[in-house]
Amino acid sequence: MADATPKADPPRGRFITFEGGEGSGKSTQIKILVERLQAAKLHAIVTREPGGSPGAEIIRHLVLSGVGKLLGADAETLLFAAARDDHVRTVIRPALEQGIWVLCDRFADSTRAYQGQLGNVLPGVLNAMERVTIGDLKPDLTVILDVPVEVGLQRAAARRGSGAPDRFEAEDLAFHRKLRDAYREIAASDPQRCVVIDADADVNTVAARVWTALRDRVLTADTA
Ligand code: Z5A
Repeated sequence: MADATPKADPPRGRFITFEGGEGSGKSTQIKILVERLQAAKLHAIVTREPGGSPGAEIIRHLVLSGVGKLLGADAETLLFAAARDDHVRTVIRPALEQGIWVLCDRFADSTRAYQGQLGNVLPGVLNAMERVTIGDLKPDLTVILDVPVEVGLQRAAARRGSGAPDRFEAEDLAFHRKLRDAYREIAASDPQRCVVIDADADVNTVAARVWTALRDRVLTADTA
C-alpha cells in the first residue's frame, strides 16, 4: 500500500555571501568552500552578482561595460536591482527551498557599499530596492574578505595581465580605501550576520579562516 504520510519539506538550504574589495579573493575562497561542502555530502552551488541567472548576466555585461556610470548612480542602482530581482527569484530562492546551499559572490552589501557609500545613493532608495528584490531573504553568513587596498589591486592587476580594467577596477585608490571602510561599517552594523576575515595571507590560510567562521557560526548552529 502506498504511504499516504505527507512528505516533510526539506530543511532550507543555507545562504552564504562573500563580499570585499577588488582582488580580495572571493572567487578563490568560494571555489575552495564549495568543494569542502560537497566533500561533506552537502548539496551546494556557487553563483555571483551581478549575474547568476541568464537575465542578470545580460545586465552584468551592461554594468561592467561602464554604461551604468554614464546613467548616474541612481540608475546604476536600478540596474543592479533588476539583476538581483531575477537572480533571487529564479536561482537563489528555488535552490534554498530545495535544501541546497547557495554560495554567492557579492550580494546586497555590494550595493550598500558601492552605490550607497561611494555613489551617495540615499538609504531610502536602497531600502526600497531591497524590499522589492530580496524581501525577507537574509544571508545566514556574510564573509567579508579584508585586504589592504594595494594588495587587492595588485592581485587584480596581475590576474588581468594586459587586459583593460573594468568600470570599478578603473577607480582611484581613494575610492578603494572608502570601499574598504564601507565594508567594515557594514560588518560593525550587523555582527550577527557578518564576519570580517583577514585575507592578506596565503590562499590556504584564508580558507582555514573561512572554514572556522562557517563551522562556528553556521554548522554548529545546524547541529545544536
Ligand atoms: N557591484 C556593485 O557596484 N554593486 C552591486 O550591487 C554588485 C556589484 C553586486 C563586479 O565585479 C563589480 O560590480 C564589482 C562591484 C560591482 N566591482 N568590481 N570590479 P566582478 O564580479 O568582475 O569582480 P569582483 O567581484 O570585484 O571580484 P574580483 O576583483 O574578480 O576578485 P575576487 O573574486 O575577490 O578575487 P579572486 O578572483 O579570487 O582573486 C583575484 C586574484 O588574486 C586571482 O589571480 C587569484 O589567484 C589571486 N588570489 C586570490 N587569493 C589570493 C591570496 N590569498 N594570495 C595571493 N593571491 C590570491
